[in-house]
Amino acid sequence: MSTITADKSFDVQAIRSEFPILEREMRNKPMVFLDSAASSQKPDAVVKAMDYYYQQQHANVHRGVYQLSQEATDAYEKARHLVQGFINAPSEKEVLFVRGTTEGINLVASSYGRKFLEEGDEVIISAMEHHSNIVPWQLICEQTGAKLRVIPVTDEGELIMEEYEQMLNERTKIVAVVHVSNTLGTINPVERIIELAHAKDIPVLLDGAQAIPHLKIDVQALDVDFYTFSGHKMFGPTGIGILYGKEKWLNAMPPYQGGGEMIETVSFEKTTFNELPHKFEAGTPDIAGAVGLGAAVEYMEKIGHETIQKHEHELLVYGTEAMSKIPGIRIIGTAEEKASVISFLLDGAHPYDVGTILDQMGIAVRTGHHCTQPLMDRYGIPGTVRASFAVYNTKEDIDRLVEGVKRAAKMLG
Ligand code: 7TS
Repeated sequence: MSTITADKSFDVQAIRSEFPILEREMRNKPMVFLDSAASSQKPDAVVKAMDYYYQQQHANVHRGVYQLSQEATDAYEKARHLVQGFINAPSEKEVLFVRGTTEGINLVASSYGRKFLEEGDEVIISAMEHHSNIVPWQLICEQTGAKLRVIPVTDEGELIMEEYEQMLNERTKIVAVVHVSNTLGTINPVERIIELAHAKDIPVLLDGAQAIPHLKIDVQALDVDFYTFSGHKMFGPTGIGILYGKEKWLNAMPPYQGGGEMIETVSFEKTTFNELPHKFEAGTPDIAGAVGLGAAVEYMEKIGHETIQKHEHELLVYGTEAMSKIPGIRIIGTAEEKASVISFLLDGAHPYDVGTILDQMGIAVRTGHHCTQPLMDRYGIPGTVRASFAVYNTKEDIDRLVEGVKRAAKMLG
């Protein structure tokens, strides 16, 4: 079912009709889903693509000589091709299927780290990282004797670039930062971050988990060394994601996991490894997940990035203005460049209690530290209430949120 006309005129109700879950009621009220930063909902097209794969095309990939296995392999590799185009990667060899952002970062930290990190080396991250871009680096630093350095953030939620610039030195072996913050919504100046690192021949990994559903990503224009994201935050299924890596790095790095698929020859004396991308895809992959991710890519391309960004920006501006007027509210994350996330606190109220009251009104938001505990410590707060928007959200959703927050303020204030 096509809802987007050729001239790309935008009809949010038509978009919503492709997500049956959005018609559900919660607590006997029409659901308002404002937690897409945790995981987006799935359009019909994605679910149907996965259904079709399982009902008509399933066999294991890359091994059967028979037709069905070749069809499954074609479906899996077609998804890789779609992702390559989506992020403008130079080659399919550089597009690895992983479980998600978390695995993408663990792969680089472990594999790049074992090869390139030594005692006294430094890894730069930032104060606004998700735990999945902190802990893998801590683990490899412990093993290698390297040290973590952390770019601080301002009260508004922007990286302090002067401090970053001063941190870069001959001991820095990699920079790993988030493209868009899941807690603050900040869009970081990644072009500048990469430019400064490359001036000292230091590679950069970007955590694209929150950027991929909103921004057009072009890995060649960015000249980024590693870029990773999850399918489930961009209308695709859970359990699948992408690690893009420049061929020169992926070739230089040892395999992450051993097993089938990733080898060329195996003997008890010596094993040689398969070429890219298979060297990093040990075992039977999530074939249906890849197919679903491919369908999600086609879905986003059908709507178009410009349309998505325009609509979400409208929601962000509308929501920020309305929320700012609520007495006792404090918005956490007021960077100039922001994606569609509003994190906030109500005076004297615990975020959890606000979330519970909103839930009673059928409104789904996330509360807590959002897997960014060091950032919460930086602001001296226990957590936030976070509303995050996707292309299927409406101004009515935001009106309901504002009404709910006002009610919570009355009840708790
Ligand atoms: N990096 C960022 C910036 C994220 O927002 C998340 C998930 C991850 C990494 C991890 O992604 P995963 O798909 O591997 O789990 N963020 C959130 C969130 O904000 N609420 O729930 C999950």
